[in-house]
Amino acid sequence: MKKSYVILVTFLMAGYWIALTAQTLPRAGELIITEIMANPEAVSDSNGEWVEIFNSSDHAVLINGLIIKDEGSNKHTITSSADLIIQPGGYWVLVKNKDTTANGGVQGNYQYSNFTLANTADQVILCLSDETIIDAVAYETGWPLNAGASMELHPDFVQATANDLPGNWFPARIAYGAGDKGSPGQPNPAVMGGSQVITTATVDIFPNPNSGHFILDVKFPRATSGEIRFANTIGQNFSYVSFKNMLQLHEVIEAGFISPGIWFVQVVAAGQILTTRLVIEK
Ligand SMILES: [Ca+2]
Ligand SMILES: [Ca+2]
Ligand SMILES: [Ca+2]
Repeated sequence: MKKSYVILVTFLMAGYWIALTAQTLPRAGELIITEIMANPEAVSDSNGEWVEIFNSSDHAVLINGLIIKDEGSNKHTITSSADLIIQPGGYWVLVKNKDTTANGGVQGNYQYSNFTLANTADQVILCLSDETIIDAVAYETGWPLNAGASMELHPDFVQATANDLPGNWFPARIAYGAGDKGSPGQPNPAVMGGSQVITTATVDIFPNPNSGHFILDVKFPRATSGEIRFANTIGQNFSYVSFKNMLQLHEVIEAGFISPGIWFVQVVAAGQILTTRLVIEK
């Protein structure tokens, strides 16, 4: 009798523990705002706006009671009779309208009300009922706000403070549903900022032509990861150096290892290649 009582209590406590751990509200920085569709074009704003959030923690979080609001009068408390749980590494799309035939084809996880996204400047604030901010993004002029394209946070910067910076966001380039661009509910593609990152990088080689001793300077508009490669017209190529989250590279190169001739210095980053011609004289 006593033994079965102990087993029963153990079962009850285990059930209570599981219920508790499954119903953990997010802490600051555990949910990250990763994508914002403020200005849909294929459908109206009142149907097609949405916000993507990501659970960056290693545990499931419960979002019932979480508030989505701006610094003005927009405010919505996430409410459901069911437990709304975002799994670790999971994305949720909070939508203005959950009807995929009206919202441009977005699979929304939750439909909010009393919250709109202005097309030029606004805030997305996720907080608990006690005002603890989980994550917030305030966008304005200078952010990549394009009609018909969401703003996607670069996957290298999925972090609650990194997403405060406009340089870490890019206009989406891949269409979904009715034709607007974005990746609702999916990881943001790493190549999305490629053309911006790479075409606005500057590459200087001096002197050029040279006799094998030269300086290579590369400046990126924002922290960039990638590699420097050398290639020539007869198909020889090799990786010279790889780099991570760099704004600037300054390489003093003694190119005794490169045969004289025409070479191409390739800056490979964000899925694209920026090529600069290099001439090594005999
Ligand atoms: Ca809007
Ligand atoms: Ca933030
Ligand atoms: Ca996405």
